[in-house]
Amino acid sequence: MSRLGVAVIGTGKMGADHVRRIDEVTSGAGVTAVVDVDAERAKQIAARVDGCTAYTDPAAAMAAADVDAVLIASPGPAHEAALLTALELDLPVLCEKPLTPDAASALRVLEAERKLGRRRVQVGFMRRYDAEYMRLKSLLETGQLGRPLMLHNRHRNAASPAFFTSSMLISDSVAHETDVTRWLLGHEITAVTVLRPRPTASAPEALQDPQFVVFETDGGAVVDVEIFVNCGFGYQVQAEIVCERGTARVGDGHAMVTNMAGRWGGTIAQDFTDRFADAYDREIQAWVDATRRGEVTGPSVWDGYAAAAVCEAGVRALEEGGRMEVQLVERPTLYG
Ligand code: NAD
Ligand code: ISE
Repeated sequence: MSRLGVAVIGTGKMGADHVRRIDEVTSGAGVTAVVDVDAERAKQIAARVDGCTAYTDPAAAMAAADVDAVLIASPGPAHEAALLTALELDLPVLCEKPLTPDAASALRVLEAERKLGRRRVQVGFMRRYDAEYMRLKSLLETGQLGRPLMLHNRHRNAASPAFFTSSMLISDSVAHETDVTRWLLGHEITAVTVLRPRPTASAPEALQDPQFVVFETDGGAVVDVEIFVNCGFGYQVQAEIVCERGTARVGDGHAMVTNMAGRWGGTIAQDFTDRFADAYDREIQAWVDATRRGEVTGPSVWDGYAAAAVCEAGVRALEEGGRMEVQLVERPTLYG
């Protein structure tokens, strides 16, 4: 395939950033269509790119002759419909996380891809493309540190959007740590417990922020996640793995340290588009390259389903208290 014509569905914060990325950074692809239920927004974004048509209906864009592949960046509840249409048309897809908001809808997508008989969908768990996380994964694979025993994660956002609910701290934010845990350790998560520290006064009323989430895995590891989405000072994502013969840690953000006027320090990213800019660039380029070779290489629908099932158990643990077990269906052979 010469140049991949991509339809970007949803042109909000992530979608608009991906349109710019594909137009200016990615090689081998161009944005030929953008879709948004907000027609004005779609028109504005389309006007920034030569040869790009604005749509309000995802199915109409996906049926267009100049569309070879789809990038879904609409809100999670809209993903299932777009994914099922793309699979019906046998189009390659990169779907922003979460694959879908719950396990039942993720299973419907999995079933549609299984029926098609080949993998077509990559899920946007972009931390797998972050240089520091990639280095951590490579180190673990050498076996030098021995078996992983514990993983500590810190996930902090400066402020949460107005629509954020307590369950979204799990389903929208901790979704990333479910994938990081499964990918780094190669284990499935079997149980989730959520502890509720006293909420920060900076959070909107009734928002349970922060939360302290504990995963148990089928490899016997214990994993904790501090999720704090109104920390005020910036965007921080850190991980420390504790193994039998040592530990390794990423995300300290010490790329540059300054010394001035009797103080030392650096800067903290303010949001994900800054902290993970390189990871998104690498993720989209890898997706385009694999798609042009007729392959799917990134996180799969199985990974998206497993994350949805863990998050669902996590939301139950938050709402009902106690330890919730994660139930997964048998892994289809399509997913190795
Ligand atoms: P956003 O609210 O800024 O944008 C969503 C856009 O989709 C809006 O313009 C809205 O009008 C449009 N939309 C709504 N329903 C639609 C539909 N059915 N069809 C087409 N367009 C529709 O949201 P966002 O922050 O850009 O998030 C979008 C997706 O990206 C979500 O799945 C979110 O979880 C994910 N996300 C991922 C990361 C990451 O780090 N990988 C970061 C932020 C958001
Ligand atoms: C957002 O949707 C993301 O995916 C970000 O990476 C995460 O840090 C944030 O908490 C989510 O809301």
